[in-house]
Amino acid sequence: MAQRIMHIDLDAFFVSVEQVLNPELKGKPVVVGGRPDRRGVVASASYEARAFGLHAGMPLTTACRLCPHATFIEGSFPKYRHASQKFMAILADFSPYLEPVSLDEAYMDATGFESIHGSIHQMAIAIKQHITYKLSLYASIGIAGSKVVAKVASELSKPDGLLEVADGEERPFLAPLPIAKLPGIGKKTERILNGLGINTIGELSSMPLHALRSHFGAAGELLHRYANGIDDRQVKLPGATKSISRETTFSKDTKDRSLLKATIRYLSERIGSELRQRDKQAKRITLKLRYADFTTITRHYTLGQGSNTDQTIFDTGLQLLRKALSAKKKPIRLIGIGVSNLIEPGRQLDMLNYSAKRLEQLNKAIDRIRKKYGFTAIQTGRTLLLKEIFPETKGGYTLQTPSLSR
Ligand code: DCP
Ligand code: CA
Repeated sequence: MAQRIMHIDLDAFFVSVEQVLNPELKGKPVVVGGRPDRRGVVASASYEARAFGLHAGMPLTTACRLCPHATFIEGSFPKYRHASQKFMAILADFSPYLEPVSLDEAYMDATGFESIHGSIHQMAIAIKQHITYKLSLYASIGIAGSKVVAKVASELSKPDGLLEVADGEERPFLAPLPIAKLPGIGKKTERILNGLGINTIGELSSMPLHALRSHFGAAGELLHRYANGIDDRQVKLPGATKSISRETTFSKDTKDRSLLKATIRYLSERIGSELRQRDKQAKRITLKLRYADFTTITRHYTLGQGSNTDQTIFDTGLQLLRKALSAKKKPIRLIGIGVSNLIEPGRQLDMLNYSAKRLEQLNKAIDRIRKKYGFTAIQTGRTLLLKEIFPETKGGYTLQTPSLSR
């Protein structure tokens, strides 16, 4: 089956996020980058501002001269990061074969997904609709047999576009386009090629390889391949997680067993939920304790089989705690639970075991409710104790130290 790659890119990303947060800016020339009287360049310009010739990288003073009535916004990164996370989460709902490239851009390997959506084209329409419905943002999508062609296609379709290049049509699609549209060709390369009389990607594609090599070295080969629509780069998933851990420091050093147990329960539930979200099981559970005098110990236990249930993580953590407490009686300052030796939840013998299956189903049901109503919407008897200790937010308890994940 021919490979089908999607390149998904949000339109005028920084500006669009600002427009969602302040709808008065919609349909107007808007620039994110800073105040027009300051030094600096345009980071993102609305399509209304682009009509005046504004573009990313242009000095703000020039932008202001060309379009004095534009709204200039300094911008704030956390807002964009937040929007980006939601964008990637929507994409991940469609396919796990996802490679985020920047905040607003990702490749997706959609090979074989036509059976679910009717066609890859239909799948792209559904992705665009979800993004607009859930985030009020617009995405442009290119679909092709390789990354490079998919990227050119999404760029060409902007704004709010969708362009599919049929299998085998890559070369004729690229041929008439100016060379600047090809990823990897910057201003300098463009100038050199123009100087050689090469203006379109088609002309570039028929340039002899040795000539390209002599001008651009190893990069010349890449240009040759890209210009011919050849790109064997696969969609690369971000680095696999090796371990997950959660820890917290108590506001007052403690020896209170119920508090320690309740905290382990909470940390175990957070880890279990993340494991299930990542579709992983853990074989090793680690307990970390830091005593009032700052000495720190870790104790681990290796399970016979992988697990991702809260109960298993908790039970194991608790056993490790009991052992540690019987050896040392000092008050505890910090407690943490970690899991490692992560494995894919293959078909296991244990799944034939009725109670293990029930437990896993229960955990999944809890995850669904928590996703909808927040982590503290469901409490096990033990973690209720934490209600009196930690402030609650929609995301869960606010622990004294952030729950770090590695
Ligand atoms: N960005 C930046 N500086 C640059 C280029 C981009 O800060 N030199 C930021 C602002 C953009 C975001 O990254 O909003 C995404 O970059 P894009 O190149 O995808 O540009 P836009 O999303 O703004 O516009 P387009 O609709 O062309 O994708
Ligand atoms: Ca973009």
